[in-house]
Amino acid sequence: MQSYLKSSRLSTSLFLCASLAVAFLFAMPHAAFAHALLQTSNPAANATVHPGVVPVLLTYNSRVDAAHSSLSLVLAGKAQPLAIDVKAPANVLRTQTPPLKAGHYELRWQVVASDGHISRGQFSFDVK
Ligand SMILES: [Cu+2]
Repeated sequence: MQSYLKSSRLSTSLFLCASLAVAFLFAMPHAAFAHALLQTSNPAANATVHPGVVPVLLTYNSRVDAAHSSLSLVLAGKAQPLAIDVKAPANVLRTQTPPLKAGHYELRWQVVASDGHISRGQFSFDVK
């Protein structure tokens, strides 16, 4: 009886383990194809641009919900939100910065993909 209970518990946990492994396998392609991943950006990561208004264009591998996404510009630890142009193509976040002076800036983005999942990232660029 005792050993029967033990082995039944063991097979339950083996079953759970196998289910998790299967769920993980299915999650992999989802993560690769459904979450919005940044493909290219202007300015490019680690680029140097001239002072002034900087056009910002972030291109993703899938549609993003611009109305529920956010962009902010960080200078010396101080973040400033940037208004996103909701009329940009479906896989693009588009905005422009206010006039920028020389400095080291960071652009932080958070996007909602068409499946409702959120992804976020950041990159830096220099103005000089
Ligand atoms: Cu997703």
